[in-house]
Amino acid sequence: EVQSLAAGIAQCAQEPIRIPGSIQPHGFLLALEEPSLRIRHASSSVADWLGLPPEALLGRTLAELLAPDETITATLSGLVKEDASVFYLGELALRRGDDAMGRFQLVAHRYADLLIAEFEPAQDGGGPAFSTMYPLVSTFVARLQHADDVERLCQLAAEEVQRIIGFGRALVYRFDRDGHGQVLAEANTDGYPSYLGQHFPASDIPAQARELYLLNRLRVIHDADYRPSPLVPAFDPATGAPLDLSFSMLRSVSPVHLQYMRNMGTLASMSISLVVEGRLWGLISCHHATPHPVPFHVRTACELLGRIVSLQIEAKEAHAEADRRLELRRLIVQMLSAMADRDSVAAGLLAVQDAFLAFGRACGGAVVAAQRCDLIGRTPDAPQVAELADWLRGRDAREVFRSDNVGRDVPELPGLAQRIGGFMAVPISELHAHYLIWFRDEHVRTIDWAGQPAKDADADGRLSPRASFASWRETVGGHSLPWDQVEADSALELRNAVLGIVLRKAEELGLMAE
Ligand code: BLA
Repeated sequence: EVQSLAAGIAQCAQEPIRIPGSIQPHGFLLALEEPSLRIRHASSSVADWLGLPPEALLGRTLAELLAPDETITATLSGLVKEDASVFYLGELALRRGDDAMGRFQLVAHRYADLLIAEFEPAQDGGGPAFSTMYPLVSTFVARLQHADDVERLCQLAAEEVQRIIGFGRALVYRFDRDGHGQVLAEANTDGYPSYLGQHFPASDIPAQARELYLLNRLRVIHDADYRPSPLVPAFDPATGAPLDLSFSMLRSVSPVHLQYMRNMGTLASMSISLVVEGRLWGLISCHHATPHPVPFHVRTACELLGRIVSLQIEAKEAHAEADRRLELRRLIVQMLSAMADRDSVAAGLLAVQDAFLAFGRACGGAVVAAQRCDLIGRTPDAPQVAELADWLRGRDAREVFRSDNVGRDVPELPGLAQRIGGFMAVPISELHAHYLIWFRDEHVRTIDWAGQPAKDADADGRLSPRASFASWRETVGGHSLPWDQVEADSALELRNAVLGIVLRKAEELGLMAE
């Protein structure tokens, strides 16, 4: 079963979402050659909006088609000279001959040697007016500065985005180290069930989608019940390549994901990437029960908002990390001065046990030297610690060893897992098996999943999206709280300082004389 699940997940990650061969039909798309502005691909939906079959457009220029409207071709020709990659060209009234074709918003971007022009019907009264966007965003930025922590920041973001786009629900979703997501903040209107605090498994958003969402930071699905509008031709006759829609607004999305949305009871969605230090940190995800357009200026405001929130999260996290480093350095100084005043490393650390434990946020610790093993706080018993030191001897003597699951990482010593959840050890001698070790208790976590995380794979190993979002509680044991990089770095710092002290004491004793 595990194997077919893995196969199913691999298959999800294979779906070519950048080249789906079709678009969402609430607008139309033309892929143009430069500089001629000849049409290379057109979406079938031009028939709905311009009353022409897509084949009739191919090889012709926009000017021929849409004459006598000069503005659009003038604007697009202007673009050919620029080297920007995305252009908003505003609202245009399209005409064909004497016939008015309606007003459209035109967005164009350049990708893989083509100018991809996307037309969406202009909406009246869809969301707040353009003129209110700037004050909305600037008020939001001012409020953000007062947020004390990341949770508060995310709450403000959820509320603001919900207010701007008028969807039923906006939530902020954060990925953990394993790619699973948790809902950190939420703004709901009546009738939308809450997902606050719930976890969603990593496989709900496959790897290639996450990769794309790093590049292209905003997506709208207008109506999950849509019928995809195929591109004509599907493959470029010259190169045989499919048209790459990575940056297209109208890109047709994965049918598996559309089914997921219907299962969730949402027909419209918009999601904004939160990118922190170049990683996809999370998403602001908005849902509405019925189809719901999002006008271009609202999308742009939300994208900007997403970038601002991302930067603020980055700043808050960097700040918290710097605070923690400083705190650990203070504890190192305290331990070192205790050691310097005493005969041995162990005697020094035993004199400042609280500092030693606080350094590792630990329930217990051990100072392992040749002849003795001193224990502090709650630890495995002395023979177990000695066995652990033996086990550590087989590893690289210059590295910090961290485990947040001893049952998994040290299967040779099964007794350990009955006493502790995890440990961090740092060698303090180049020659001998001397270690400082911190222990952490097992930390049993309860995880509220939205629906069962293990998915059913059908006979072909194909995964289907979850059908149930009913909350389900899982209890995960065997782990301690994880050891982070700041802790590992600081442990190395402590070790280097301890080596220095040991050396100096040896000199003082005259052991280094000859
Ligand atoms: C995409 N899945 C997504 C997206 C989200 C989720 C947010 C991005 C789509 C977008 O930006 O609009 C999942 N949506 C969620 C989650 C919440 C939510 C977790 O609202 C929580 C509240 N999905 C599956 C399975 C497969 C799968 C089994 O569950 C594969 C077989 C695929 N999901 C899948 C694919 C995409 C996706 C392929 C990419 C859609 C695209 O951009 O084309």
